[in-house]
Amino acid sequence: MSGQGLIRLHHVPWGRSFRVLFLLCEMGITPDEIIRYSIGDRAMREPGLTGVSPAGRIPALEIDGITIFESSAILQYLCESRPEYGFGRPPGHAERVRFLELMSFAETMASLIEQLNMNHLFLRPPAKASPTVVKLNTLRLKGTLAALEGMIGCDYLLPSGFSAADAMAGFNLFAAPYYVRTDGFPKLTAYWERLQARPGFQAAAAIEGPQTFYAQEFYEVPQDV
Ligand SMILES: N[C@@H](CCC(=O)N[C@@H](CS)C(=O)NCC(=O)O)C(=O)O
Repeated sequence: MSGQGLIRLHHVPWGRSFRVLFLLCEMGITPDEIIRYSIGDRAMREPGLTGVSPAGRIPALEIDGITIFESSAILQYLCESRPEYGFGRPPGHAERVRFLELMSFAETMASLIEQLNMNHLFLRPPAKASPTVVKLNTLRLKGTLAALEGMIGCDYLLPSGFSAADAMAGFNLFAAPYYVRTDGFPKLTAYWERLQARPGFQAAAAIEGPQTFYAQEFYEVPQDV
């Protein structure tokens, strides 16, 4: 396998970069260095990050003498450069198309979570969250969870077993229950428990420590819409 040189992850704890940490841990790889940021940090707009991720977003990964940004691209690179773990589904594989769909669909979900984070957590007076937008995005997020629920036929998202698509989903399933009650999604709930029980998830979660991003257990949709 490849994997020469220093591995440095640009990271926000329990942000999308958790996906990278999770897959690396599944491969038994611990980054040599994790540079931690907080959302809103000036450091996210400075060259230490923008030099490796031009829009100043995490994750970015320095590995094998190259740098990569975008979580899905990073995960696909890790799968391709380290095929011995079997976490990708290469061209010609029977699950290839569903794998590609799931890798992108995770970002459809995450963009809704990001909008809800913005409205519930980050807007400060005089800026005001829009109850209508919160309601719509919550419903849309619920719709994506229902879609995922319908796709789970086996232990993981793909019938042949754990893949990078599950690492993509891991961040979403950590964050989505702060906005959508998941008791109506029994398969998803059991799947999330299976993901959390994996040694790679537990190793990544131990590196993360307790989440401090969400101050409440659940964020209700405002009732005045
Ligand atoms: N599609 C990108 C999204 C990256 C992204 O937006 N990350 C968020 C954290 S989860 C971020 O860096 N936000 C900082 C900002 O918006 O300033 C990916 O999957 O890597």
